[in-house]
Amino acid sequence: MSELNNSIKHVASPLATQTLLDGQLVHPVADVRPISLLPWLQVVKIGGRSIMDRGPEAILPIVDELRKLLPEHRLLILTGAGIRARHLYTIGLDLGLPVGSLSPLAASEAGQNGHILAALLAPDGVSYVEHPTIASQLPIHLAAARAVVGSAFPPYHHYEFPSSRIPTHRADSGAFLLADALGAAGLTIVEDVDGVYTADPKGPDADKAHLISETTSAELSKATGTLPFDRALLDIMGNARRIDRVQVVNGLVPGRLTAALRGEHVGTIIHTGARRA
Ligand code: GWN
Ligand code: ATP
Repeated sequence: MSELNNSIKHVASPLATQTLLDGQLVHPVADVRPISLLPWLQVVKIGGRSIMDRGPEAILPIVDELRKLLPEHRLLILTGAGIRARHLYTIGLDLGLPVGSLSPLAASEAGQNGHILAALLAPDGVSYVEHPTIASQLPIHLAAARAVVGSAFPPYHHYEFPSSRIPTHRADSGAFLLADALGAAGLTIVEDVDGVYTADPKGPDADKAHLISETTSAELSKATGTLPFDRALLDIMGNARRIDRVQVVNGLVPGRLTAALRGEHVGTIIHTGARRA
């Protein structure tokens, strides 16, 4: 009887007894390419500061473009946090709030931008979906509608890394992490510039800045200058599993997003560390 109990309790697993830090033991078990959960999904990150904060002048043409894309693509549209989050960082930092307190506050601004965008796309059947819905009920929502809108900010909350006073994983990182985890068909990052430049095209060295048409996350990591997205994204792209390229496009130029989703090269293409299937 006791022997029977023992055999029932014993669950054979190659990872049961070893440390998970031993690469030689873990590698054969863990080095399996993850399946694509939503291989037909296109993820589009809309800039908070670069698009949403500009109001109707920038938002309405993008809404129009997204609406026209619905018959062609199934979309997860994710919004960034923009200027309200930056104001919030200033106040929070003055008060000495830890980064893990600032992170959810900034995230809520990304959510607000998502609610605004979703309201404008509501007549086309598009709604804002909450983080828990994105995590576990996206397929059913995308079976009912061609697109949904969500917050691009990852819900790291108090788990944000304490190494920086400003959350290191913001909307661009969140959008990529999600696209990679879902095994989406692609990620397009919509900004107010034509792509990634050698220097900020609106900064003091604008006259020397030139557009980088195609690059890799490893190449961009070598430069220390500013970028139009979170620096943490470079590391994340370097370790990507499924999304092998990202395109950064100018959302202020009508047609660029549409062209990018059709596979055309209209901005900066950044190759990640992921292997193509
Ligand atoms: O509130 O706009 O989701 O989708 O990171 O957490 O700070 O929350 O702390 O489902 O869970 O403000 O309330 O807010 O933006 O994140 O949401 O309206 O627990 O739908 O309640 O992971 O939207 O919100 O800010 O995304 O990015 O209720 Mo908001 Mo955000 Mo709504 Mo969400 Mo956070 Mo939830 Mo959440 Mo919180
Ligand atoms: P969020 O969604 O987090 O609110 P965003 O993505 O809309 O933000 P920013 O974070 O402001 O917008 O990034 C876009 C800006 O980055 C551009 O307007 C540009 O001036 C600036 N920028 C800085 N460095 C570069 C660079 N190397 N190449 C291109 N743009 C750059």
